[in-house]
Amino acid sequence: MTERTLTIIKPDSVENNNVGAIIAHLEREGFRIVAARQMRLTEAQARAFYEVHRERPFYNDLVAYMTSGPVWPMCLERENAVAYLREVMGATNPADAAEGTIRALHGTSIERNAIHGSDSPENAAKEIAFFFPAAELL
Ligand code: FUP
Repeated sequence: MTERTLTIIKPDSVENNNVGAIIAHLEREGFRIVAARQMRLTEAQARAFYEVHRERPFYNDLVAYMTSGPVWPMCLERENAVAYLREVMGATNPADAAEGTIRALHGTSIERNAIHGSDSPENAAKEIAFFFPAAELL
């Protein structure tokens, strides 16, 4: 089934000039870009986006990191997009990520792990709406 998911190219990827390589990787894997933009998250936006993690010890650092530089949220479309992006992205910690995955190729730590990917279709729908009005999903 054709499905949509949300990725965020994180500040480490922008800083290391890996945006183009990551977009090329995603396109090569069959994802179509439905919406994309470069932006800087406000602290309030980062706190809201990662609300599910608010009780976790890494929450404040994660918010500080995600607001430290520009990011690229993108809505992607593909057959089985949510699960397939998780595969292409690799494990949270780049040290544990399978060879050839985006996090193995471009991530440098569990925090600076190159990209975000929605973890379920329900969260994908919420996260897409968080960043993009319907009129920008093309
Ligand atoms: P993932 O779905 O793979 O992005 O992982 P999680 O939803 O568990 O975590 C979200 C983000 O929190 C990660 F991308 C990076 C950050 N994180 C840490 O900084 N430290 C941790 O121990 C776990 C996650």
